[in-house]
Amino acid sequence: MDYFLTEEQQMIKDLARQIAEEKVAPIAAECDETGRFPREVFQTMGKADLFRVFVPEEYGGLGGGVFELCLVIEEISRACGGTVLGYAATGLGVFPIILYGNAEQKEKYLPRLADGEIIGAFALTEAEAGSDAGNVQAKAELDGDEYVLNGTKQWITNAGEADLYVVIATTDRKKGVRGLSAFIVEKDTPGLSFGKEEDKMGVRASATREVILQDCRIPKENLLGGEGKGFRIAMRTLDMARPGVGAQAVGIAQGALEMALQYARERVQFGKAISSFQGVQFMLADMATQIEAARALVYATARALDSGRASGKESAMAKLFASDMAMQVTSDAIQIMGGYGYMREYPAEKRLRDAKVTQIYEGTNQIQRLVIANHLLKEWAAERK
Ligand code: COS
Repeated sequence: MDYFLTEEQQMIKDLARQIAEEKVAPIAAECDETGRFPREVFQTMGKADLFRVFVPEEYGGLGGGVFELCLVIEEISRACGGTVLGYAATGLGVFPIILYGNAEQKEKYLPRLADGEIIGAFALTEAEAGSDAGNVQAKAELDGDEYVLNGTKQWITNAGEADLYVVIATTDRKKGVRGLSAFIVEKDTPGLSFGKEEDKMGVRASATREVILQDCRIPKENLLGGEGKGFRIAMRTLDMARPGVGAQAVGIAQGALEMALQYARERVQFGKAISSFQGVQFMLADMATQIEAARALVYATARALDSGRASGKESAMAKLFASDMAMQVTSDAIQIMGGYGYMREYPAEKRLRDAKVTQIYEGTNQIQRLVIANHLLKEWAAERK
């Protein structure tokens, strides 16, 4: 399918593919096995200007947006659905600054993020604030010129590895979600520490730990967008980032399809390559069709977001459709590969394990359905006013 990429977008995609094939694919199994965070990949991506693609030009970026971010995420995920998270979660940590940072905050952080010199993270989730993101208990109290942060964030991607954390905490518990605020916390701040490395089913090349805040003092200038804006900042950030989860799912599924195609061409049963059997051909055809449909939705959503013509509805749809698709396609790839697909020796089962989390994080797919339904009902009512 021709998605009419500009010359620059095609270059970004080609460069990401090259890094995926040369640097990511060869270490994917090792990082999956050991849980190692492949920092060297992000240094390579930084040198190749891939962290610049979604940062505005005035802050050292290339001036692209969600679409360019998705192109890179898809290509890296095709090689490893775990490694990509060091990059994708940086996007999640950077969007609040791009969207809500003031000039000083942007000037201070965005050029370094664009250079790939530092990586970011987004700390919203807590033990009692998962789907119910408004139920954040971490608190921030103003004390003179500083905010003092206390609380524990759970399952934070890039925790311990990132240099910069956007943390959501309450500044006024009585106000509920309207009392939440967003803060930039730098890694070396006293009072900031990290929990143990989580042992995950998939995306094992990514770092997932608690972010622990104990009397963590940050300058009051690190408040993003004003007190009480935290929930809105978190929701808008997720609107921008969810197509990236869709792109990750598309990349993982594409990698699985390519494995299944190769296997089907090479595997001989009943005296013929199994690719000559219609039962296998139909599965391959459905897999390819589903991937293309998801890619088209992810790309269209990303482009619409970049031009300010999409709401959270489309982002939720892209994430929902692509992640459900990836679970089906990775499962079908294993089915085509039979016993070989099921064995840990081959990277087919890793893709299914990596795909599973795309249905869970940045809002479960049940939450995406709620978001979509809320938009539908509001649009219906607005049209009839
Ligand atoms: N953009 C801007 N504002 C938004 C918004 C969005 N996408 N979504 C909600 N808001 C605003 C609402 O307009 C409302 O504002 P007012 O108080 O001024 O009316 C406020 O935020 C509260 O919205 P709502 O009542 O819909 O909040 P709920 O507590 O019911 O939560 C869901 C809504 C479930 C959608 C939200 O909690 C959610 O997305 N949960 C999943 C979180 C998630 O993805 N977690 C994964 C971890 S992050 S990696």
